[in-house]
Amino acid sequence: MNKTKVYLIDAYLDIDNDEAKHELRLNDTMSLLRTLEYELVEYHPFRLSKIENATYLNKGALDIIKDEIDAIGEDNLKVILTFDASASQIKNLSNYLGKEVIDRVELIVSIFSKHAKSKEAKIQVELAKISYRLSSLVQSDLDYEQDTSSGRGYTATRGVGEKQIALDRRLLAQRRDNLLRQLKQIKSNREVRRRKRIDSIYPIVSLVGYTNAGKSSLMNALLKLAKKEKKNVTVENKLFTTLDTSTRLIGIRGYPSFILIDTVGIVENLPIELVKAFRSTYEEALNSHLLINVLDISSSYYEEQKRSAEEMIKELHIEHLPLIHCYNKIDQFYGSFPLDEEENDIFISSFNEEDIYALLRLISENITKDYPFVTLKLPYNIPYFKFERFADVKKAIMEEDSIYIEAKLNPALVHEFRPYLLTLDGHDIN
Ligand SMILES: Nc1nc2c(ncn2[C@@H]2O[C@H](COP(=O)(O)OP(=O)(O)OP(=O)(O)O)[C@@H](O)[C@H]2O)c(=O)[nH]1
Ligand SMILES: [Mg+2]
Repeated sequence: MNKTKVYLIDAYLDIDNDEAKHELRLNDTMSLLRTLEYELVEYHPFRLSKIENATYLNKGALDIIKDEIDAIGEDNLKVILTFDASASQIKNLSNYLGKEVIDRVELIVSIFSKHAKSKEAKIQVELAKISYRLSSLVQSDLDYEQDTSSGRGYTATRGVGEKQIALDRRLLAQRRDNLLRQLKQIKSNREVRRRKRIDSIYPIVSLVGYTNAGKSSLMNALLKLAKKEKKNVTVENKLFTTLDTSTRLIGIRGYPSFILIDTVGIVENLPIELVKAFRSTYEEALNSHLLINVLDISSSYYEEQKRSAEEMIKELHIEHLPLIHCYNKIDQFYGSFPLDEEENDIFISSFNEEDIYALLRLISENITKDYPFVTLKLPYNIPYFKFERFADVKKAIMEEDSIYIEAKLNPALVHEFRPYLLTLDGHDIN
């Protein structure tokens, strides 16, 4: 298969002075290209002192690029930008260089389109594209006005151009409203399912974080311990593999059961139109009792990635929820130990069963933190697993006619086990 060949322009502002962020973005763009299986032919970084209104880069830089592109001599070469340029800048760049120019947002949207499987994901991707096109139409409208008000572009075609933009905008807005209606329908169906789950009293735990950090791998590792491998989700070394949230009940002997949600990953500075389009995907996670921010510690940029994930958590207004920082891929970490470890930090490899048990322990402690502490004698005719599923058992001793248990118990179950309780939060019962 002939791979699409690309030329990469990496431009960054002198005054930005955030080297780590710039590198992360470059690294992300490279991963986006890999995910799309594009072949990088040449890469050129430019440090800019200012942004040119019309073309982002100045003429000197453009001429260098043009020469390099000519030297490559590839008809179907695409030019990729690591930075976010406006629609008119992209158009002008494309005209000047005589090549198709693609920015980061468009790369991300292409991957979304490729990976979207469910009806909901497909609608969300289309919505993202339309919202993005609409915002760039507004921009080109503004550019148009600027052009004409300066007296330059005032010709007989003005009316036609304006009409076309207005028509485009109306058609796009209609399509967007239609998609939003469809999404609402899907959402209300999901709401019914969600209600059922909430009524089912299991705590809800969500895996969030940077794309490719290993969220889906962790979900599969927990499913393996729960002996439910048939319910595995897709894992790939690509960006945005997961575009639909998956929800699974995780029940593992010796630990309280919980509902686990795998979510769509993020990248640094994901454009707001894309975040909004995928907002409903995160809605499930909004009702969580616990968040797990999965981080790829083998990446040189994990600190920036952590910050990006935290920004997203804030944007979704869920920063008040208990949070575990799960530093994954420790098997690929070559930095120095010991690492600074804070409460609720855990360093693991998804491939190591012992580590998954350690994570499971931390999850259990978090979800049962506010549960009442009980002691009880559970008769042998009451199945122990029924109790265990809703509790974090600290001690269990087999006695002649019952099991003596010390545990943290889901408050919703206290009533059911009341006949067997000895103490509840230190107070004698019966
Ligand atoms: N070395 C190593 N690789 C891992 C580990 N966990 C996951 N991976 C790899 O990381 C890649 C991404 O894993 P996924 O589970 O798909 O990541 P994700 O966070 O779900 O990614 P998206 O769905 O794209 O947001 C895969 O190639 C995994 O095999 C780990 O602990 N160590
Ligand atoms: Mg995934």
